[in-house]
Amino acid sequence: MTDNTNVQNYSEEQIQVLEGLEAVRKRPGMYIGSTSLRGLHHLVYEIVDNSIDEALAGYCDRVEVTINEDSSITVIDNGRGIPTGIHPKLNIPTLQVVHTMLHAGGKFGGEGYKVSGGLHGVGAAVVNALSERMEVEVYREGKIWRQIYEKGIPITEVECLGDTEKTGTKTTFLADPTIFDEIRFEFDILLKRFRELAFLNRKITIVLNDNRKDGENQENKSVELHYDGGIVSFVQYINRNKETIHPDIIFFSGAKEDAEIEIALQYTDSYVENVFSYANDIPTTEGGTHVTGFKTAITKVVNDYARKINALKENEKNLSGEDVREGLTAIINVKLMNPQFEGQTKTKLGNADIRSFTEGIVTEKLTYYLEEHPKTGKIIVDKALLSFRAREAARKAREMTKRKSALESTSLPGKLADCTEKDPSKCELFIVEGDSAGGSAKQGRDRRFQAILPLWGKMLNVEKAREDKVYGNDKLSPVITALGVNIGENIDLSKLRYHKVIIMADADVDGQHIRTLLLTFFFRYMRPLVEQGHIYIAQPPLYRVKKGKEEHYVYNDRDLQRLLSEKNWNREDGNISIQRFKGLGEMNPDQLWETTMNPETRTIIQIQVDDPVVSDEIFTILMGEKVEPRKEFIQKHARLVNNLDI
Ligand code: 28F
Repeated sequence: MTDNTNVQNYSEEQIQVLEGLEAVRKRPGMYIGSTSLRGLHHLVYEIVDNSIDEALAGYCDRVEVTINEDSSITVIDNGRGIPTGIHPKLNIPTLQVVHTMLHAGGKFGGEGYKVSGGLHGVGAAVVNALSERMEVEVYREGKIWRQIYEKGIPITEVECLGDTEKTGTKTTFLADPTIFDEIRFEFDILLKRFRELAFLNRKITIVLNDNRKDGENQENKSVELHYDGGIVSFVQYINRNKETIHPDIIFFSGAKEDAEIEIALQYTDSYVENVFSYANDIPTTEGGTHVTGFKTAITKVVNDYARKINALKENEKNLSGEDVREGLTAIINVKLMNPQFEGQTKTKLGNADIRSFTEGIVTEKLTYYLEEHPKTGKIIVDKALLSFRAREAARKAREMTKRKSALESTSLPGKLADCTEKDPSKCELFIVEGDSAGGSAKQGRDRRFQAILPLWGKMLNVEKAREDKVYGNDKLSPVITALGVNIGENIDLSKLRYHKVIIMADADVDGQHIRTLLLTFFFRYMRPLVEQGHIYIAQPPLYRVKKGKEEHYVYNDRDLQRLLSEKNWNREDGNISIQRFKGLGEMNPDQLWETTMNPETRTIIQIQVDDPVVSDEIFTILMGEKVEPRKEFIQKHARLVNNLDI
């Protein structure tokens, strides 16, 4: 080569490449969010995203993902294959450019692009930089090409390996164990995301294989995901364990120059609303302009229709948005150029034009749909009217409670044994079922910072009841007053009286039941409390094992077996005593303090709401009336249920 400028450019590029790689390896979190299990899985999504992009461009309809035996991942698509020729500006093969150049910045903060979706074409290079080894094969123009990298640095040229008739790209990478907390992928985490992608992109087939053989896994697993119905199938999937109130899933779509949208919806007999939204395949958990446009339109259209069919009289007030969305399951799927992601977790769509775009389409098409399907129209209006009346009743109940508490000298529930500390961040509230357990807890606690609220009366299944019933329920209303934050739309976290709210129930079936009911209540009516990590579950021991002076508390049967075999102790041995606690009330206050309440020695489980679709599913199944799915779920997810301890 005689061209000096080119030689010089090349070395400058080389330096930039190395600096880029170093930046990614130094601050992986900036690029993939974290180096935890979540970040690890993000690597797969980045590679699969490139295949999906190729599919959205119309050149690919199949993506196959395999978890290999060594925990590496292989992704294959049948697209055009990444171009392998020399890049005209950079003078190296485009394939190498794609896998080594980090021109754009990180996406999770820092400089550069602050967007949630897509790494602006540097996804493959970021994954490469964070991989011990990566191998990319391209099938294109009759040839097989390959390049291999280590920690992002090419260790081979782009080589031609022979001939082929197919086209596409195959990427295999082994995540760098010096960067990630662990490099073991979870089949179910990947499956969940790929199912979502398959629903959102109906033309694509995604296959997930697991070729690992270890532990519980002794056979290869393979799942093929393809949904001709797209988001209609998604709604059907979410509602599969719910009672729907009209047969057809309503679907509409629309497009303009730089955006397209599709919406699917169906009502169920439930009292909760499940509107899940996406922008460019990214879940917009904080909502945004597409969601606002949708909500405005559906509220207006249902009100207009209700008046038109005379279900709402002239002198009556409009149905509220909440009324119209009660029991609604909906998916909003928007694809647009230059998405702006805002909000605390960058999951709120900000593009202003999308609001009127969505509102216009929903207004036009839903109006038309209701005209064409008067039966369904009537069902939806009736459902909203029921909600409307219940909300009126709730408002009155709320006013009653306010008035009542204004009259009483103290508004705190009589059963509450409060703590002396007044700083909420230091305070804990134990919610305990029944009198005897409440008694032990009151005696065993550290009264300086631990408060006890024993629960009484009949519990309400909140999944099956509306807000007015919740206020009026003799079991839940003390919880509401003790916490001080109110519920539903009126929630105010700044009034929270205890930063740790710990549900303490027996380890038996009844305890499990009360735990599930309370969790459902928190999840549905005090969601921010769960989201902010204020809700915990206490773990009381199931057994006390004693031999001589040696004493152990054991929390489940598995650990009991373990302890006995570790110590070489025999159950039949009369020296040994195994006490099984049937309930919290059986423990004396000292035991309860030591095993379950003392912050130094106890284990408490923090409840998290990671994924709204999954959480909804868990609560629907666990609380719903359909028995079969509940059994199935518990069998399949025994571990998860254990972890959640519901
Ligand atoms: C297993 C992961 O990464 N698939 C991909 C393509 C196809 C093209 C492309 C990708 C060209 C200049 C960047 C082909 N032919 N699967 C994948 N398939 N990237 S990634 O182009 C990349 C751009 O800079 C492709 C014509 N145009 C594009």
